[in-house]
Amino acid sequence: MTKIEHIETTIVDIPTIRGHVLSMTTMLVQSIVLVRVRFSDGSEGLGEGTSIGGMSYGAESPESIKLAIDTYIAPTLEGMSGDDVNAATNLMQKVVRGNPIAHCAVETALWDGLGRRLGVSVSQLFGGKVRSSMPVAWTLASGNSDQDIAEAQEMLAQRRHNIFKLKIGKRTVQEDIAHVAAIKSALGDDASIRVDVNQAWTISQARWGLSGLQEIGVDLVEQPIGSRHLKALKHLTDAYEIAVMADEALQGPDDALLVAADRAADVFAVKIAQSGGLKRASEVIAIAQAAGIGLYAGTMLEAGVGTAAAVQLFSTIEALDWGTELFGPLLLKDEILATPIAYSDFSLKVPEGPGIAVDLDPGKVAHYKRDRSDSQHRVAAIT
Ligand code: MUC
Ligand code: MG
Repeated sequence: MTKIEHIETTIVDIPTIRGHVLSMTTMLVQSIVLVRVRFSDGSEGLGEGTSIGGMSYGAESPESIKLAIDTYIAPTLEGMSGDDVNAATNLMQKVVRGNPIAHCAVETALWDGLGRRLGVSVSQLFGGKVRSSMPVAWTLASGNSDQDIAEAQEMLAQRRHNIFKLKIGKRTVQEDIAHVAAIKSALGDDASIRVDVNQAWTISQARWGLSGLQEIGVDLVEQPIGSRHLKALKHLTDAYEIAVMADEALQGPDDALLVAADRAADVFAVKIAQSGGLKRASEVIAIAQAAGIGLYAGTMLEAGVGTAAAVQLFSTIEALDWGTELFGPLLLKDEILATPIAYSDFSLKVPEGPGIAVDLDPGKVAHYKRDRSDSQHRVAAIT
């Protein structure tokens, strides 16, 4: 039996290429938790647990992800079979409730290790890929309309992205609509424009917001109101033609079932981290498909390892109607993969190879690793 011998976590802080302005925070750095699982036969598996803006996006932070793994998950799983991923993840659910990002990071490393040992990709472990590339959106979130337009035009010229997600919800609804309208009219029909409000609007603001966005010709609005307000989300989905996408409302299959049963959204942003791992994400996808809800591969702005893991899963999904936003590595000033994921022709190429099919650059990881003596690491919130 190949045993799980050791689970190690490392926090890595990588600056972003520009301030990423969201309704709840401005990101200047992305902090990721890398997981390396060592198995008794000498093989290894990689995983990543990443959230956004410390604790401002959700309940987990890099520090809490590391703590959940180091203190509770690692001691429980070490000594178990590395080949029985389901047994390990079921036990993980029992010893650590919630904390889906920590679960995802460890589960990814187990799938990666299993794939590497068997000489097959994680997509093969999930039944095999049906695509070798997928469309990839870019998020415009500089906080300035002119800069966003210049950025989008550059991306179009490079043929890197033609789907743009605008982060709104920080300013007034009227200011946001004017900002979106300026970008939409500058880009015309060359691009799909979508917005993400990250829960910032009240239901009455959302009514004004959705009617304004619809008039401009925006294709989709993501999580306009609080994640728990499913009745109100359903009202918005039913009342407007613009597609409504659930994101923060989906913390795994149980939530997916609630949203789907009421058809409270038109589209699911499926995130492996928020779902609690690749297996749970595949269950969220199955629920969406059974309910006739559209699919979009979401991101927690993971770096290369987390992005590669999501790419493996989504490469197995036929009906990816709304594409993906698996661009996380491109938002970072530096690449920590030995061979970066390739982006061209408005899409990303699915890396080929065993496991998640990517490897880390150890020098880069050492460079960005959070200093152990810096236990007072503080994240200044810019709101
Ligand atoms: C989110 O809420 O979807 C995804 C892209 C991006 O820029 O932020 C994330 C989070
Ligand atoms: Mg979102």
